[in-house]
Formats: sequence, C-alpha cells, structure tokens
Amino acid sequence: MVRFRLQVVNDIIRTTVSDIKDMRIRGAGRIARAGATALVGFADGYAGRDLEQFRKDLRVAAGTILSSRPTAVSLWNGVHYSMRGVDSAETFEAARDLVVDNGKEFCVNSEQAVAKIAKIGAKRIKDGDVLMTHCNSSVAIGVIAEAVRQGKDIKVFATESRPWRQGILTVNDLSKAGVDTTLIIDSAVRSVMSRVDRVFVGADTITSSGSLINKIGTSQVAMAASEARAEVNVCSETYKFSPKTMFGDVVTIEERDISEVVKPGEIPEDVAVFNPVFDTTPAKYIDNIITEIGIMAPGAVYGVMAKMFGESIFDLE
Ligand code: RUB
Repeated sequence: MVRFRLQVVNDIIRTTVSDIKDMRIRGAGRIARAGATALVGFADGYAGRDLEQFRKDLRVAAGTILSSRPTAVSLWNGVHYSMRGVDSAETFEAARDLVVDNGKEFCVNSEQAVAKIAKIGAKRIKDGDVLMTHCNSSVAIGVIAEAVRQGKDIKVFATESRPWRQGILTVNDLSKAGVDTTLIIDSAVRSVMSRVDRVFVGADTITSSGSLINKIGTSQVAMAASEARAEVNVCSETYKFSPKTMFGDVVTIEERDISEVVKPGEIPEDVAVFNPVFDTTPAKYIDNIITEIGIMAPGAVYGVMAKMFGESIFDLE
C-alpha cells in the first residue's frame, strides 16, 4: 500500500514534468500552476509521516519540477510559494497541509491576477486600434478579448512564432473570442508594424531592471515597434518578476531540440542549428508592464520586487 501510494505521488511529478518538457502544458502562467498543483498532489498523497523525510522528498520533487523548463521564473515562484513555511512547520501534518493550502492558493491568486490584468489592460486599448501580439500569451489574449467584449472595434496581427508556431494557437483563441485577426509570418513584423498602434505580449520573466524575457522574437517586435512609434505593453502577473535577478542571477535562455527547426536529412550534417526559444527585450523598448497590482514603467520593477519579496529575498537559493 505504501509503495503503491509513493508510486502514485511520483507519477504526479513525472507526468507534470514530461507534460511541461514536451509542451503539452506551456505558457509561463500555466506551467507555474501545473508545478504548484503537482506539489499539492505530492503532499496530499504522501504516504510517510516523518517530517524530515517529507522535507527531503519535497525538495527532490520541487527540484524535479524546476528542471522541466529553465526560463520562466513563474515556475520557480509557484513552486517556492507552495513550499512556504515548511521549514518551520513542527509536525508532518502541518507541513503537508501548508503545501496543499499554499499550492491551491497560488493557483487561485494566479487565475485572479490574469482576470485583473484583462480588465486593467483593456483600458489601454482604444476603439479602432490595430494591435500586434507575438507567440501565445494567455494573459495578452485575455486583455485583447476583454477589449472586444467591451465592444471596442480592434484588429490584431498575430505572428506565427516559429519554430513551434504558437501563433496558430493564438489566432484560434482570438477568433473564438470574436477578434478580427490576421496571421503573419515572423519576418513580416517590421513591414506590418507601420499599421500598428499597440503591441501586447506576455512574459516568462521580468528582471529587476525591468527587462523582459519572452518568446524568441519578442525583442525584434519591440524594436520594430519602437522604430514605428507603436506602444509596447507587457502583460505580466507579478509572480513573473524574478527576485533572483536583484542579486545578479542571469536568466537561463532555454535551447530546444533542432528537430523543431529542421527535418532529418534536410540540411548538410556539417551545418549547426541553434534554437534558443526565448530572448531578452531591454527595458528601454517597453512602455508599460501591466500587472494585477497596476500598470508600471519598467523602472518601477525593482521597488515592487523589493516590497513583494521582503526579507525572504535574502534566503534565495
Ligand atoms: C510562451 C511565451 C508566452 C509567455 C506568457 O512560450 O513565451 O508569451 O510564457 O504566457 P512557450 P502566459 O510556448 O515556449 O511556453 O501569458 O500564458 O503566461
């Protein structure tokens, strides 16, 4: 029985990790909620009763989840939020209940943040606006869909987002929400930007200097927007802020398999393929970061981070 329950618990972690690695669960918000939910399942189904052993096993489970994708700090924040207070819990039951409650609370807060950003961000969109979005951000799509729900007449250009083509998901999402949507290939961004008023993108990580790490190509979109005087809006829940970057940590940019870019035998064997899937957009190309606690300029991020993470920031691993 004990062995069976441990197996179930390990399966929860394993399934979540492989779903995230293979992009069946993707997008920074969704992977954060999936990581927190996996820890809830882990704690809830834990068969032992030994507090120290539970702490050790929980750390291993957390590390395994964090190894699934390296770039989105939302996953790190979701996992660490779920483990809050466990080190000072006095009994196994207290520690287990903390993980279950924290993990569930993280997911509820996350969903509420996404809904709040939709309402706040929609106010930035004017009737008649032409927008552009890149990749597939559920938060940016939420903002655009809310503006349309409010009756604003807008048009959206959505990039294909090679190599994984998340833009196909985006145009389906936007079309379902009744948005007038046009799909463009990534190389069309600069050419189309002259018709665009505002860009809305999501975030995987926001650094303490207000830079954005998001899907590869986001920086090109932002630079083209800057040249064309289009406004750049980043839609980001505050759990995508990375406290570790305050102390010099550099965000790891994930590289994925070359099979996402070329088919076997398509190019000579002596040709290398480089497939980084995120890039950094410097703060100077960003006008607004739209969060659940309000809209801020990139320069305000450091202060918000220091306030949000408080003393706990000095215990970062
Ligand atoms: C997705 C991506 C999204 C952010 C924000 O990359 O870059 O813009 O994760 O998403 P991938 P959301 O497809 O490689 O995960 O707003 O849904 O959290």
